[in-house]
Amino acid sequence: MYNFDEIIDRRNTNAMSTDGFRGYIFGADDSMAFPYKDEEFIRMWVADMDFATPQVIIDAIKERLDKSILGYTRTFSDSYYNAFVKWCMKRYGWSFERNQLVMSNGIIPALYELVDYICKPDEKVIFLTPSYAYFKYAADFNRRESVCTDLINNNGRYSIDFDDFERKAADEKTTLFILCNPHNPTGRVWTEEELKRLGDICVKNDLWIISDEIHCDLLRLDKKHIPLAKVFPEYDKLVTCMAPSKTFNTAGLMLSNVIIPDEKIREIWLSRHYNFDNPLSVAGAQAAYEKGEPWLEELRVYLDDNFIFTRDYLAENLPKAVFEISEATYLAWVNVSAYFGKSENLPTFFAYEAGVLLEGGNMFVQNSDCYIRLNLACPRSVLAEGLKRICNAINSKQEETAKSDTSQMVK
Ligand code: LCS
Repeated sequence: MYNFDEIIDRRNTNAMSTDGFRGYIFGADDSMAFPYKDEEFIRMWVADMDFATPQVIIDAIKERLDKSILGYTRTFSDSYYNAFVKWCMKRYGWSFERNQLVMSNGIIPALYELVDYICKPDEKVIFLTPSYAYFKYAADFNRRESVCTDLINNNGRYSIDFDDFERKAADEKTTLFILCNPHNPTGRVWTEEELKRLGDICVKNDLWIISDEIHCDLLRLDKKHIPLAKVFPEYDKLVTCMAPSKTFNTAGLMLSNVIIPDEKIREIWLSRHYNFDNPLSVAGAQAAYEKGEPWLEELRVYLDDNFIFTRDYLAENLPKAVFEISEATYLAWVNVSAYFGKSENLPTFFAYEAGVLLEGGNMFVQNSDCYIRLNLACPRSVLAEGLKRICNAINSKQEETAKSDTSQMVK
């Protein structure tokens, strides 16, 4: 039994969650002031968890520390690969050869590099919107044009507009598709049929694909992850990104897996990359894949319950919000368009009026107006307080609007 109800003080650890929100959410510096002290905020924004990293990982790092020397390190032995590939085989029935695995100190840096390696300067990158904004930033940074294809939203249930995707993929200048599988922020777990249709369009149009599968272990209990590379085992223009970081709350260890079947791109990666690994991160990641499964399975139960709690709380207290439990991730994607106009800056509203830090609206590129994204990977008591504050702030705003409407009518 793990204690996911424990409240852990993250202050004074240089955590993005506690100390980085002014810059990340508001593009502001330390002078930005709120009616709340920093420690009074309920933090439901950046995608890491307020749960303790599993003890098996901490212990493995301590063991590595006890070996006294932290010199230049590379994953020479097979043990890390063996642990990770066993994890993939057991959980997704998928494996890959050892030489295809390269390490990156994050999937974001991998995206930034791969866009440069794959796309010529006049070529374009396509992705599904709403989107994790770094897909666009990776294109922007490399001065490649982004092409967005909006997901279809049917009362909170998202699906792919295959006609639009196919039309845009057919542009010969569009050469790379970045897929988020499963999808941040909508939480969709793409079905085999959807993956097949997407992949077929890419193969037909000779597109490269980066399948970002960083959220693939964080599925609701009744869902199963399908790596795109499992559906297209022969297609070499397909790079898969996975990581222990979201799964086990180790984002600060900066270790991600990038599986590159294509020899040429892999060679560019290896020749341009500073190819050393952090010994503590490798020890932690290996332990995660070897010994972290019982923790993950309990975490999933707790997260499922947090989603149910959220659904029930919103239904009761914010009946016009549209919300479907995400199939994957610990992120809830909530439509609050019944309460806000498109021009409302939602993160600002909730920071000032509710004391809740969250992401929303145009932070997800496009097709995301009037949505808020709530990180539910926190103790239930924190979640309850966050939801209460969110609902109270909206309901007070509604009352104010109703009052001013009535006074207008009286005049
Ligand atoms: N890819 C996706 C789809 C993500 O959601 C994230 C983190 C990353 C990559 C970052 O990978 P890293 O570089 O850490 O390996 N998502 C976050 C989010 O939505 N808010 O904060 C982080």
